[in-house]
Amino acid sequence: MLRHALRHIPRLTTRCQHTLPALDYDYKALEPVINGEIMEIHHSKHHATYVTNLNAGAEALAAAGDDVSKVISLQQGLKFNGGGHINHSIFWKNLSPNGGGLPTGELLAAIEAEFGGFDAFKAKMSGQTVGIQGSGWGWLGLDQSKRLVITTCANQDPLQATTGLTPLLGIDVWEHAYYLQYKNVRPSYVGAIWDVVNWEDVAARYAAAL
Ligand code: MN3
Repeated sequence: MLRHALRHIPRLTTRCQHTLPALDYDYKALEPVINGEIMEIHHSKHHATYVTNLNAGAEALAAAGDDVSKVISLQQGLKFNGGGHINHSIFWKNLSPNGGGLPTGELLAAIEAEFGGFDAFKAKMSGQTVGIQGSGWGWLGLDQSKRLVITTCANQDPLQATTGLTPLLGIDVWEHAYYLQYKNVRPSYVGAIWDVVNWEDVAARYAAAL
């Protein structure tokens, strides 16, 4: 009897419920650095699509069971859409209408020690980020020995999963992040974005990763 009943309990599957996080500010709040139209499309269309496709991919993975070929076929999509979700969830928090200026405290001290000054850090990260071939992200991350590292990732490759670095500050240089406003002039977008960097958020990520 018991065995019969158990057979009719639906198999528990992992319900994947990744959701689009709300922004802490209005779409127009980062103007004039990033205009409201870009922010609205970037968040409500691009990021939302990564979330939708991540959920579909994760459900397909849960359903794939021991079909290794199927599992493997899902990996690229999971990396891309999962990476897009992870990266943008960090990016929105990394920005603030009250951002800009300089970090303070331990983070500023670490930046100065590692890069020889805040301006030198900014120039180095801007340069590497502007220089990304095609679509990708510039990152300030923390390595295993707790040193700050500037690097870049292609496409939506998520920093932690693909490099082991803990992400602190990311700059999205996909054309969808700036083209409506800055057209082809990526250096102007990267140069301007420092005025809305939320150093409190970056410092909190740094403190949590130490
Ligand atoms: Mn983007």
